[in-house]
Amino acid sequence: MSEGNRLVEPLLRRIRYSKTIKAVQRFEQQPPEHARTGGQEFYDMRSAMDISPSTGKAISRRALRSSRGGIPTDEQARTSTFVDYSEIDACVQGLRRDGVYVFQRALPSDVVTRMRESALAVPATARGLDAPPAPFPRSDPQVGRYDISENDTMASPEMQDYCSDPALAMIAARYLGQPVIQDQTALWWTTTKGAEDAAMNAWLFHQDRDRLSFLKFFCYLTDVGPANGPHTVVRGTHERLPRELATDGRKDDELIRSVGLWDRVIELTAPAGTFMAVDTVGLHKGQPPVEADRCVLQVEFATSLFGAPVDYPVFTPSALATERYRQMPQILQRWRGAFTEPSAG
Ligand SMILES: O=C(O)CCC(=O)C(=O)O
Repeated sequence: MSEGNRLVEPLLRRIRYSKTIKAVQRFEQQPPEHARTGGQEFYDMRSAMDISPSTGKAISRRALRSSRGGIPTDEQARTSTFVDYSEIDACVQGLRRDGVYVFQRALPSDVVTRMRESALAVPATARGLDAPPAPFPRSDPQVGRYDISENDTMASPEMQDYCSDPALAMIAARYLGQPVIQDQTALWWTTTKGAEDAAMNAWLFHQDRDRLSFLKFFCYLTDVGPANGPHTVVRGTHERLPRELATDGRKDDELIRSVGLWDRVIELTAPAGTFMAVDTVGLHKGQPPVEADRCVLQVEFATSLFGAPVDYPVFTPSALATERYRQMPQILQRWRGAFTEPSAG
């Protein structure tokens, strides 16, 4: 960066900070079905988030006076199938301290097996390859990452149940300090191929900036040892980042070492069914698997749908997902298409 830019850039980020607050307020005033974030607004948001890792959360708190999201009641959170209610506080504290928390209890193995079978059966898109979606070619993968669309992810009733879990929503709302909306789910395989595509496959450290204030939950659907490309985080960077790292984009291990953060790097190895909460505004990455593949299911909760484009998945809802939608329509508002009868003709 030139000397001129070095002086001007912090000022521009402040301007983009103020512009983003106004853009979020405009977004929230539009009917949800018409609300869109434009390219310039998205750029302004991401640039303002260079100020510090907490900038997005600060904008969210300032801009959102009344929220379109929700907070599950205690009673709802206690019905969680996966999370022990008594662990919620520990999770929120762990997140505040480290930016990451691994839950004590894993998902039941029969549930994980059915989820994994679904992730093998539905179409997956080979990242970087111009090929139509097809079931993940497990015995002969061609690229390093295969992504499954939300509609196909939600083909699994177990994944619907996990992604609508009220305890996960409650943790997100408590941690972010605002009502939340389930804004994204993702399901993908990483393989031993494609080490040269590290940036494209999210195998270099980065911060997520698709929304202002959000929390992700990752669940391993395969056993993940050091050779299966574990999810990896730099503890504490959800709160503070050295100035050299406070820019959008990918960062290699050398850079993390050079700023003295290597002793904070945590490789999250764990058996299938383990799930964890991660504030991915902190530095994180996957690692390229070196021995065998890895499958991850992810659900995200955000305080607003401002930011990246929003998907509205359509699927056949499970009995539990139907009940959750009835109880938490604001949190699960993106699912409305799954509960609306298609119009005749
Ligand atoms: O695969 C992983 O563990 C991390 C993926 C990631 O950070 C991303 O998709 O942005």
